[in-house]
This record gives sequence, structure tokens and C-alpha cells, in this order.
Amino acid sequence: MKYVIALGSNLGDRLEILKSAIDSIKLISHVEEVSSFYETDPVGGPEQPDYFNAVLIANSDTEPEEMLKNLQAIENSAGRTREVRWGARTLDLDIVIAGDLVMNSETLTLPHPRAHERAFVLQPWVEIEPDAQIPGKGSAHVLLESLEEQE
Ligand code: A4P
Ligand code: MG
Repeated sequence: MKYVIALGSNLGDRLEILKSAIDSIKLISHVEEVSSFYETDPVGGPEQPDYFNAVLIANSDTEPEEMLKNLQAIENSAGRTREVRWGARTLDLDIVIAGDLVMNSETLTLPHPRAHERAFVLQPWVEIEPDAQIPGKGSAHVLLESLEEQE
């Protein structure tokens, strides 16, 4: 199964945290492409520091719910705490898509419910996969252009 994973950090040594998260993800999947790191203004939530964001593409036989648990363990080992929704965090790992799967369980929504409206996900993704598609939402680069027009 093809996974697109979005990474974000806005606390601590942000770039080191992202690099070490990528190393950890390499231990649980075959990472095929990693985007550049993008420094981005925070979207939503309380006032908080700027983020570094990145996206990677990986292949794994692991089922999505199990993949989410593995990613949460990597978040926890980076010292992630959860006090405020959308608040500052050392590490956030979101599953953007898992193949063309569309699902909504208590713990996992695929595609990620907000990825299609977030430039900090779409821009790094399009860098490594120019014709990226979000099931049910369309082309990532068209979505990104329409976000840029709204600004
Ligand atoms: N969950 C459901 N679907 C998924 C999925 N596809 N991938 C559940 C990952 N998790 C998923 O996530 C809350 C719950 O979402 C999880 O327990 C999981 O079961 P969380 O990581 O604990 O909390 P969160 O990240 O604060 O919530 P959420 O709703 O995932 O936040 P977002 O939407 O990811 O937004 N601005 C910039 N510039 N860059 C950022 O990276 N990130 C956020 C977080 C806000 N603003 C940002 C950035
Ligand atoms: Mg999250």
C-alpha cells in the first residue's frame, strides 16, 4: 500500500526532529521520496511558533490503523504531548492518503480530512509527486492553485 505522510514540527529543534522522524519511518516502511523542508506560518489553533513541514511517500504492507499506531509511537518518542487541539507540537505525523482508500473510523479518517485545504501539505507533496491525486478531492496541484487564489 502506498502511504503519503505529512510531517510537521514547531517546537524544539524542528529540523532535527523531522530528520529523525524520517529515519524512524524508514525502519517501518520503504520510503521512496522525501520533500524539502518548508517553513510555514501556523494555520489555526492558538498563537504559536512557525512550523517546518514536509511530506514523504512510502510503501508498506502494514494496515492503515496499525500504521497510525506506529506513527503515534514515533510522535511520542519525540516528546509529543497533546494538550490543545491544533496547538504547538514537537512532532505531528498525519496519514494524508493510504492508496485510494476512503474510510472514517473512530481513530482514522482517510484521506486526511483537512489535507486538501492545506498548502503546508499540498506544496511539499506536489514537489515530489507533481500529478498527486486526493481520492474524492482531485488533483493536489489544482487544489493548491485554488488555495493560492483565495489569498
Ligand atoms: N486521525 C484521524 N485521521 C487521521 C489521519 N489521517 N492521520 C486522528 C493522522 N491522525 C488521524 O490527531 C488527533 C487524532 O486524529 C488522532 O488521535 C488520530 O486518531 P493529533 O495528531 O493527536 O492532534 P492534532 O494534530 O492536534 O489534530 P489534527 O486534527 O490532526 O490537527 P491537524 O489538522 O493535523 O492540524 N500549521 C502549519 N503551518 N503546519 C502544520 O503542520 N498542523 C496543525 C495540526 C495545525 N496547524 C498547522 C500544522
Ligand atoms: Mg495530527
